[in-house]
Amino acid sequence: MTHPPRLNAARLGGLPAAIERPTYDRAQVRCGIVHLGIGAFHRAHQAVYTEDVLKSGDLAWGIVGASLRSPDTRDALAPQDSLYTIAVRETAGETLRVVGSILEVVVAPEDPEALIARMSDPDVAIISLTVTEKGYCHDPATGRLDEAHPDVVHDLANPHRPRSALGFITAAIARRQAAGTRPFTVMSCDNLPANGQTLKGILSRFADLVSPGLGRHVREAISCPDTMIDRIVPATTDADRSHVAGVLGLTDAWPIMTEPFTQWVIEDHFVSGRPAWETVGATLVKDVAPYEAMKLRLLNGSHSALSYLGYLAGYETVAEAMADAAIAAYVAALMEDSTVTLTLPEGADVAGYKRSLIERFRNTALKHRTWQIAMDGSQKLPQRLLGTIRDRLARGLPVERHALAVAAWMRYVTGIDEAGQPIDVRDPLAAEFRSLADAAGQDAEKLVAALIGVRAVFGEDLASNAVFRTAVTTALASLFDNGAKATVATYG
Ligand code: CS2
Repeated sequence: MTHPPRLNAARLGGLPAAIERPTYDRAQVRCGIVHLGIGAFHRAHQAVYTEDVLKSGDLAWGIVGASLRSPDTRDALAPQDSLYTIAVRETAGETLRVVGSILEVVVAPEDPEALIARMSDPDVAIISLTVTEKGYCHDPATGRLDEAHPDVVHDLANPHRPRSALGFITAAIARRQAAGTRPFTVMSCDNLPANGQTLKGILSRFADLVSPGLGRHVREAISCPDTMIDRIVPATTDADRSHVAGVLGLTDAWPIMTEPFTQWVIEDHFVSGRPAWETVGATLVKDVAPYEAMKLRLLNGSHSALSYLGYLAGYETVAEAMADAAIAAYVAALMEDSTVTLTLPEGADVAGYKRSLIERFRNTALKHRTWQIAMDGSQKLPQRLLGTIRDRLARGLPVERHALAVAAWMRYVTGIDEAGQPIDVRDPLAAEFRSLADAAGQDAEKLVAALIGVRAVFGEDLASNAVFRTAVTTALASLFDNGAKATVATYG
């Protein structure tokens, strides 16, 4: 098969007329943001808002992206002048757009010093992050720095050759402080509860361990705004690549697939300025917490439930799982159960929000794999499901539906599916879960007792809560005996 020529700056003019593209002079754009964790999610979300700011004429906010591990994104984007396509897909059709806000991608492990130098540039006012939950080197149950984390230990011993986001940020803060450069804002765009505050706590503690003076400087000079970010971004497949090449007439080695919906709520606390994201659709507020809880508990809570139950029931994508009437009824009921625990944002139409979520999950044009969402459950469960369970328990409300989602996760991390086939469980604690599961066999009571004892996930309180334990055990026994499809039908 012959591929069309590569997408690049010189070829932008030859794109089909309908395809939106950068209209500003990219050579004039300065780097105001260094983004750590330059994956698909950033490219479908923050980079697009920032692209719109550049289009409006403020050229101070180009992005330099950094990969903390693999060179894949840099290798894909470098030959195409860091341009890439987003394909916005809905059941009714698709819109393509070429984005230019990313100026360059650097690969941190190849040259850690080069990244620290970039982050220390006086033009840089914001360090943003999408490093996924596990990238914070924290204890998900408490939100505190995990001081025994191998990356933390490594970075404290090698401050000039860090591996983790925390290590890079701290090195750049120290260097800027020493040089008298203005401080920057560190903006988490990950799905953590109170992501900014949590990051600030983790970062200050990390800096304390470098030196008490640096810890104080982080507390006093660095701002870490909370953000709520929302856009569904399934992993790109080779079929997506071929399709996009067909429409563009050019090869894009890494186009991004996403949905029409996008939302960004940001706490307006930036110590050295920010792009006018509010002029391009973002909402700047004082308090992100109500938005974030609504999104994490309704969208992500349902997503995790759908991923484990859907995978076990044999569904490859979220849309396929949602086409199963019993699963759809269960998800709707689960959302109702979560809603009572929320303090809603002022003026929020929560019923409309839930309807839109159901519609988004049903988007058949997005092939969002249940397996993809199932990843890293140990890092996701606390803020997506367990907080809701705690709140319902505190109010004396039943927790069966949420317990079923937790039980489905337990069934999933055994690593063997309902047909006896292996499951490729991706989780930093996968090996620990697997050995606990092997020891418990298909004994629901034993498996619940073992997994609930993992404090980093369940904390002390849930481990010793009899109501919770019974609800999870009942659900897990049914998953073992009757399978996911039959079980979920009794929880709707
Ligand atoms: C998903 C999220 O993979 C996952 O865990 O639940 O990435 C989800 O698609 C986004 O948070 C939507 O904004």
